[in-house]
Amino acid sequence: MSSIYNPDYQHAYNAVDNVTVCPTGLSTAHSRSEFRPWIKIDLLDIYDLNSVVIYNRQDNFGKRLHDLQISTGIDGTENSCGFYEGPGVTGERIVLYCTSGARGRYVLMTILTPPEETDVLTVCEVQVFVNN
Ligand SMILES: [Ca+2]
Repeated sequence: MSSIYNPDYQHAYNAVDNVTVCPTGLSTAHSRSEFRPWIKIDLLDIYDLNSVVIYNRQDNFGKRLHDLQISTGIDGTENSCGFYEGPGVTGERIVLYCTSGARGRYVLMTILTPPEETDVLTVCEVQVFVNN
């Protein structure tokens, strides 16, 4: 993850701890406000991605999730999965089906912040589904 807003709680692993309920922002993976914040998930092997499911935070600020580029590959950037324009809704479960050719080990999710602006990347949980 590009940064952690509250290092006591909001680590990237909150996005992959199998807990899809986040009563407060403390149980989310939560970046600081920055240019193009990102989170990268290691699948530990190479897969053909079918879809990515994102659990947005459930207390507030769901709209912060927007213009999310999802890519994959050996380093996470070679192949596109898709794009979530948003803006997200608090409590939303977002399902993104990947375009074909989304093959890789790492799944990189980046908010494409416009120049001279900043964004906060917060997710409660990210699930990656693969083919086969
Ligand atoms: Ca979680």
